[in-house]
Amino acid sequence: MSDGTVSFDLVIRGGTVVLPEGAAEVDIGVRDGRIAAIEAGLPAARQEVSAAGRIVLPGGVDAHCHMDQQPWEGRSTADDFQSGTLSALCGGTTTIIPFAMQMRGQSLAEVVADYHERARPKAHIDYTFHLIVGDPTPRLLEEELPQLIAQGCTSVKIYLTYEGLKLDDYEVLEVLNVARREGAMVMVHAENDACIRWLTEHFLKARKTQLRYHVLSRPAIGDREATFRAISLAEVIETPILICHVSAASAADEIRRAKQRGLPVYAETCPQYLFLAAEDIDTPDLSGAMCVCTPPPRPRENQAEMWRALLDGTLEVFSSDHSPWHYRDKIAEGLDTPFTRIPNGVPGIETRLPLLFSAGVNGGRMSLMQFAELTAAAPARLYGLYPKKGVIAIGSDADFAIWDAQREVTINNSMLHHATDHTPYENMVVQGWPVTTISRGEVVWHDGKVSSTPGRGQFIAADRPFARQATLPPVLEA
Ligand code: DUC
Ligand code: ZN
Repeated sequence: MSDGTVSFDLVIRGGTVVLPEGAAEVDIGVRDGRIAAIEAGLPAARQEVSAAGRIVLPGGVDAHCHMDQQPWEGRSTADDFQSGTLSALCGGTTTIIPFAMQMRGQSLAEVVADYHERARPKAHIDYTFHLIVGDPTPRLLEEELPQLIAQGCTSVKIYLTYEGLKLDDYEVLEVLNVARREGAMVMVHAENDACIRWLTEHFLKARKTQLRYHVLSRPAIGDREATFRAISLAEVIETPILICHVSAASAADEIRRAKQRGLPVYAETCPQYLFLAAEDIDTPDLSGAMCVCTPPPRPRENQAEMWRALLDGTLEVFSSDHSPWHYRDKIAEGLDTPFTRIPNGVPGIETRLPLLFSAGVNGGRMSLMQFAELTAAAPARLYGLYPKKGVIAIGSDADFAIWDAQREVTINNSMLHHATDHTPYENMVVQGWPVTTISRGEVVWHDGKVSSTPGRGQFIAADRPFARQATLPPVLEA
């Protein structure tokens, strides 16, 4: 299969290439940053990359990662667009979707303009932005949001918890209504806010401040309720939604049930819910703070249920939720740091793909096609980037990760390229690692060496993932 012309800038030769229809022993010809041919025996090109004995996968699309976000109580996450995208590409990811975050009182258009300035000179790989709506004023809903969606930021994230960000149900309906009209995706952070606040207050009053109360103050039942509520509100408006970072079997059950009823409900999980557990937070020292994130990892036996949900199609996206605080900032208040004072989030943009490849593909749980779907094609499709991103096909951007499926690696922080001082996956052994990453036809990572420059990454204006709805939600037609 080729586009008819014969000369190539780059040929990736002799690999097992993971195409949507299956894996095949073919070469890939690249011209002008795009895939121009996929067939065996392509002629020599200006640049050749041997993939003999290797697996060629679409470059990863990480649809949930936090870069250069606003500080929390004077503390900032470690990665800006430079270190964060470097870490991403060294882990086989070629596209990211971080968050332009509007808090109460801010103009989202100004936030997005500022975020472009932060990303443009620094990003190594391509990106688009999700829009976090924290203040759905009439002006935001009627002017800013439609304009930003038209400019290529076609997904909106909303929170059901967190001061300064959380929306009430009325506001959620308002956002869903605009998203329906504009054909945008709405992604939801679904935890029950009142439950978290009530439990937290009671634990603090009883001086129960240790790490384990981070998990106990955010029970899975709260996620189940918030997930069900978000699904219900989207059902009223008749518009799709995606539930972010599903952590618990009970929330996954609600999503499965909604899908069985034919609702356009999508969902994501992250490495921390397959590879970390509540027990990793409940440590006698403060090291468990490295695993503190929201929603929290659940008791270890929950991991099997998350795998089941990932493999049976309940969860279609696997993202990192990379949110890299320095450990020193996590435990800034010393040994007595109460759980409420630990910033939430774990780093994971570079380890996302190797962890899943090792336990999923090499562990015999999933095929290479499923891996490509979860880590690249599905997020690209759901966020309006497909087929430019997320797939190896003629005309798509030439974004690849070439994997040595046998390579055994013991993860430690010193080998990673993020700017934070720890990884929660320290000393985990994985089999399979991306040894070469190619972004728009440029080799940016090969055999342990980076050959990329900050600022080469481009903003991608995403398409609308869904058709625009000219009519009112059907519930209003009664
Ligand atoms: N949870 C989130 O939802 N985002 C960033 C970090 C975290 O723990
Ligand atoms: Zn997040």
